[in-house]
Amino acid sequence: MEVSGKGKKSGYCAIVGRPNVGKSTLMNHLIGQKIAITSGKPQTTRTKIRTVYTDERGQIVFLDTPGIHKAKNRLGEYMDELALETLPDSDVILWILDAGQLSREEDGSIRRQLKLVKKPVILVLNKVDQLKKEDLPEILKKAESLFPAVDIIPVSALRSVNMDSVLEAVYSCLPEGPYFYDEEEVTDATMREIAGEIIREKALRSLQDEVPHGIAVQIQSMKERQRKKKRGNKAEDGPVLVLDPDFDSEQNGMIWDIEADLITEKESHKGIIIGKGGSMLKKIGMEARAGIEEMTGSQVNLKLYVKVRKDWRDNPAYLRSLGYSRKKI
Ligand SMILES: Nc1nc2c(ncn2[C@@H]2O[C@H](COP(=O)(O)OP(=O)(O)OP(=O)(O)O)[C@@H](O)[C@H]2O)c(=O)[nH]1
Ligand SMILES: [Mg+2]
Repeated sequence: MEVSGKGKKSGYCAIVGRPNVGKSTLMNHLIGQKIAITSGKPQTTRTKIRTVYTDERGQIVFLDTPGIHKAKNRLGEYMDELALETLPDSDVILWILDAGQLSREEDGSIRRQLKLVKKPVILVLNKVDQLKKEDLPEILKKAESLFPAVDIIPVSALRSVNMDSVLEAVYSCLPEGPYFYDEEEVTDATMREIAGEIIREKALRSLQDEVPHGIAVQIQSMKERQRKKKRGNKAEDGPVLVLDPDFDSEQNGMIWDIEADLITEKESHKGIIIGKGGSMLKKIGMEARAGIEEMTGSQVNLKLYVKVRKDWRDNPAYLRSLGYSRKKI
């Protein structure tokens, strides 16, 4: 691990903005790896997600945060608090805006918060792929009047357009200093946490209306074991045959057995999540399994159970047990 960081820059960079503007997509594309889940539904990110980017210039610790919104329940309040508390600890702040939806009124509360913390702010105007080219100068002018930022960068996070300009701008605001994390490190999130998030992402993307907002995932168990291989032919030098005909030699020969609860806040949502003949739960399970297999490089056995925790988003004990609280149980 680099400890001196001599001649290198390092620091913390918070990524904030309204829900659904593309914060998590941007962070994933900046670091070149999918860590944070994303979806077209607002309030996808519920916790602070820390990732680390290291190159020849230095090290940036990114903090992806929940979208700042008018909270309607305790979960929402917790999410807003988390997003705002990252600001004072950051060396530089990326304020992400949907370039096609700039609004002085809607963005007013974030603007006030950013003014209070007095940190350098870079405005990132995302989703420019959805704009007409000729509209960009007007939008840049509007953004300029929104906030005295050190830089304004139009990007398309989804298409990885202008990611280098964002990294360059972030580095220009960081001090020289020692690295905070090992150079190979990408995130401090555990596999268990990421697996739970992958399941939630697949549920969010498959379900409609108000059902996805009331979903939480709790991993009950996650254990790794060696996959059994059949011993070779009786002849000592025979090939080793694999017990399972579907064995994928690309995988690492390990199996993760995972049991997880999909938690919903209403009895009436349970049937929707399970679907006709179990079809919805099967779809979510298959997609989540593929996602977790990609992350772990191992085969995954995933068992999902649907449980009702009535109005959990307003229940402090449930929130604590799901990790949406500072107080550990
Ligand atoms: N067209 C387009 N869509 C984008 C772009 N960046 C993100 N999106 C889409 O916008 C939606 C929201 O993206 P997220 O990254 O989940 O947004 P977020 O700001 O993290 O949202 P919350 O976590 O809910 O606050 C997803 O459907 C993304 O695919 C972009 O550059 N162009
Ligand atoms: Mg997000």
